Amino acid sequence: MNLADLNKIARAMVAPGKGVLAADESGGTIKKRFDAIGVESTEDSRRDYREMMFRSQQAMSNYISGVILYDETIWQNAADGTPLVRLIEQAGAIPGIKVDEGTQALPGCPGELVTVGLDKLAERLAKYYERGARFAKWRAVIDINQASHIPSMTAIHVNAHALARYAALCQQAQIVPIVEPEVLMDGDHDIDRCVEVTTRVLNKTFQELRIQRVELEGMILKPNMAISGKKSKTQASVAEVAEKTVRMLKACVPAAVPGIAFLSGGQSDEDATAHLDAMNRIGGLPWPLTFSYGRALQAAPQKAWSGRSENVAAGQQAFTHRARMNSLASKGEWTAAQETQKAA
Ligand code: 5MM
Repeated sequence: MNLADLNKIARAMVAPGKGVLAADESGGTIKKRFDAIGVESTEDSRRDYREMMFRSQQAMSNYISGVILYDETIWQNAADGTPLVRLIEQAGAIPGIKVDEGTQALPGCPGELVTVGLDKLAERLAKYYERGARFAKWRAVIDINQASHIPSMTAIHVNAHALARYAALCQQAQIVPIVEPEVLMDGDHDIDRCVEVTTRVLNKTFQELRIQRVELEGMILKPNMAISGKKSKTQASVAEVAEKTVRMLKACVPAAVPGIAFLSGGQSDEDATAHLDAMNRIGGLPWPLTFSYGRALQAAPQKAWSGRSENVAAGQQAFTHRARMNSLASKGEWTAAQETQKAA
């Protein structure tokens, strides 16, 4: 492993004003997104949609540092025959790849999941590297359900162990691992319960990363923010989310980590931007804080595009706008008023 090179890629992924586009929806998830806009999910429609984003020159060159791809996408070519990975590289961004293979029920822990995909991962990583991937992503999913006493320590432990196994294999393959332990915001818990669970998850994850000799300088952390559950009666303010998230991360994430790129987790587009902005306004942090959003970057362009070739420009404009808003937020320079200004 060449740690200096891994660190260089990791720092480029969180370069000032830039963040990562999570376009790694699996077949089932992209179908759900397309169903919502009345588009049939086919190999071609998925390609057309993603090609539209990757050809958004403004967004890709100025605000997007890297793109997380799904296995199908990394092998796909644009309509003119150019590999989609080349489009990303030509725009100056870094191609990445989701390498987990989804979740399975965790035996002995009703209602809990473990992320799978370690089998033959070393071989798959070698092929992805050859194709151009320089970073990867693995997402662990931790639910909070107060009535069922979820999450269990077992779920936290096995998921952290798998994340660390994955990260070690990535570094060995000269690929930067994005380590994504996601605590879901689906429940009725308040923000303090989210902080409590996320703290346990992050502490366990870093413990496993150390045990498995993962070099922290050669990875990126992709966490959830400290946030109220969607069904909670009390919704924390933007200032509270920012303050509690920063405090939690400072307590759990070593300064050696080159950067933190948040998931959006089902927040509205503008909430995800406002929260990131408020955190960056606090300042004085040991790592850059940026975005690695899926839904909060793509909901608007998906709607604007709606599967019609005549809407490609509108889709690109919507994507560029969200990417620019989040770029501003990653520098603590976003204001709500900018939401209504045209993309520069
Ligand atoms: C883009 O969605 C990713 C893939 O999800 P599935 O494997 O469930 O299809 C997802 O991992 C995503 O990268 C992260 O959750 C961040 O996306 P959000 O929408 O939470 O910002």
